[in-house]
Order: sequence, then C-alpha cells, then structure tokens
Amino acid sequence: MSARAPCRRAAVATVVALLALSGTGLAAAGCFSDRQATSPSDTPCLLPSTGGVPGSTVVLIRGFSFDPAVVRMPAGGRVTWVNCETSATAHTTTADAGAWSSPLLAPSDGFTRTFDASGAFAYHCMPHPFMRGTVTVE
Ligand SMILES: [Cu+2]
Repeated sequence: MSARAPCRRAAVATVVALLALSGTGLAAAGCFSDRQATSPSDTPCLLPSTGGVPGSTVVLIRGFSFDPAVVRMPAGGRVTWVNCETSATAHTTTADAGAWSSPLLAPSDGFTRTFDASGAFAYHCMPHPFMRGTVTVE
C-alpha cells in the first residue's frame, strides 16, 4: 500500500489554495502540521493536475452531494467539479437540459466546463439523481 503517501505537501498546498479561493474555508488537516493524519477521512481531496483548475470555481463532490450546491459567476467563468469521495463512488455532473455531461468521475477525478451563456443551469449526478446543483451565470 505505497499509494497513499503520508504527506504530499505540494498537492496539499494546491488544494488549500483552491479551497481558499472557492470560499469554503475548509481546513485540510494533516499535512500542514507535523502531526500525522489520524484516519483515512483526514486525507485531503487531491485536485487533478490537469483540467484547467486555476481560475475555476471548484465544486467538491462528497457525501453524495455537490458542495457548494449553488454557484454564481459572471459569463465566461469556469466550474471544476472534483470527486472527493473517500469511498470508491463515481459521480457525474450532468445538466438537466443536456448542455453538458461529464464522464463518470472516480474519486480524485475532475471535470471543467466554461459557461459562456448567462442563465441558470440545473444539474444532477446520473447514477444518483437526488444529487442536485445549480450554476447561475450572470
Ligand atoms: Cu453521484
């Protein structure tokens, strides 16, 4: 089980920077102190290294929900969804009206979409239709 390195500082720093940008203010515990993470659930969600995350509004997918569920941004903005589930649960981001649909995203996979047109775009997860979110482009 060498896949889970105890401390991946560069990745964690990126995650924390993005979380701060997204305004969620979450504490990615574990690697910033010298203490070891105490449980697997403390492992921070690692954002994908590709997919144009800088400048995107990040929506975390975890606990079978989109967080934040409501995103507002100006036209031309981008949203990056990242699957942060700690179990092996795959999700999608799929527009109700069909404007976009991601592939199945395994944990730590991401999907980015640019929103050029204004409007309110409701979306869901295909395997779990009860998971719902909205992107409002102003
Ligand atoms: Cu889902």
